[in-house]
Amino acid sequence: RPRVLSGIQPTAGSFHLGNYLGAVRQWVALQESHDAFYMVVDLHAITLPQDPAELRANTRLAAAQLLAAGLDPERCTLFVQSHVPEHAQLAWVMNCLTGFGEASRMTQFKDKSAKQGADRASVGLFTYPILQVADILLYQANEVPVGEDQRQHIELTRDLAERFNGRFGQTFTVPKPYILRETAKIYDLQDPSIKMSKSASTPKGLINLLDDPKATAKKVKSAVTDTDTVIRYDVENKPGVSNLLTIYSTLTGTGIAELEQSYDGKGYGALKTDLAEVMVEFVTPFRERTQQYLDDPETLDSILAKGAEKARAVAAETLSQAYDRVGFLPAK
Ligand code: AQP
Repeated sequence: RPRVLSGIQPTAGSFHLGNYLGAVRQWVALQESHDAFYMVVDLHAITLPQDPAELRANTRLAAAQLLAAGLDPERCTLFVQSHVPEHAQLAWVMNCLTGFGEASRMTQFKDKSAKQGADRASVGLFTYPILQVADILLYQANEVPVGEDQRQHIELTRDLAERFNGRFGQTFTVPKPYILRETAKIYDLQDPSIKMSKSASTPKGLINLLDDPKATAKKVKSAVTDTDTVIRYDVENKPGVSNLLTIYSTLTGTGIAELEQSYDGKGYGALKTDLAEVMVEFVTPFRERTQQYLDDPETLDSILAKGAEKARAVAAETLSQAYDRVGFLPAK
């Protein structure tokens, strides 16, 4: 079976709809066909200032949400990044292989450091993509299911894998991004020109899956559309409506063309009311399942412990090969 690997940050508490539709939903599907490794990337989470107690709680919360979304520990390996020390170890090697200018071109770093201010942004934030390279290469992943915003980081991963292989001999699988066109980028409900994101979206534009379903319904009903009345998928001219159609279609499995047809002649109000209902039906059981996992932290921790053990077995083998190739003397 081909292998996939991906990760999600435990920073925000609740996952948002973009995280779910852009990434996590694909993770659930891929565990059926792939040897799947998924992790809560707590090392990445400290690239911005964090509260220790909150990080710990949010790490469990992220794992609980992944299970609630449908990850099955019998079908995939679910673990916490810091439980597998090989990530940080391989990241150092990758840091030494990356050009300073090359790392400076990462747009996510540029955006986030601009927000932080140059003196406040950490070196960790700068090397974030290189840690991500190590995450992926350690598992010899063939594919990496992510949203569009991660494409550049996967490109960097490919470049560094090829560079390492070229310089030291074939060691790493060169991975491909796995990005579904339809859900690659879910947009902010209030400003459909920007992606839905925990840092850039306003509360009204961001759907957090763990929020009160009533509040979520309200956000859907007040989503920004346009002054036209036709319900048609047209990203250029009707970005707000198109985003709602994407969300609706993905959550219900109804094709976009079919939705356009069934809403022919109906107004935006009807579409929003129905989508609000679809959303409530989705988030209500999701919240309940997440809570059930949180109520049983022992089971949750034991799932994560088993996951870390399985992950370490793979990661340790790759790391030891990479260490050998770069010329480190084996420890006796
Ligand atoms: N709007 C989105 N549409 C599609 N996919 C998205 N992803 C994030 N936003 C969208 C995908 O979610 C996965 C996890 O991303 P992350 O760990 O970077 O999560 P995050 O930091 O909470 O996501 P944000 O909101 O994007 O954070 P900020 O605001 O900090 O930039 C990834 O696969 C990502 O592509």
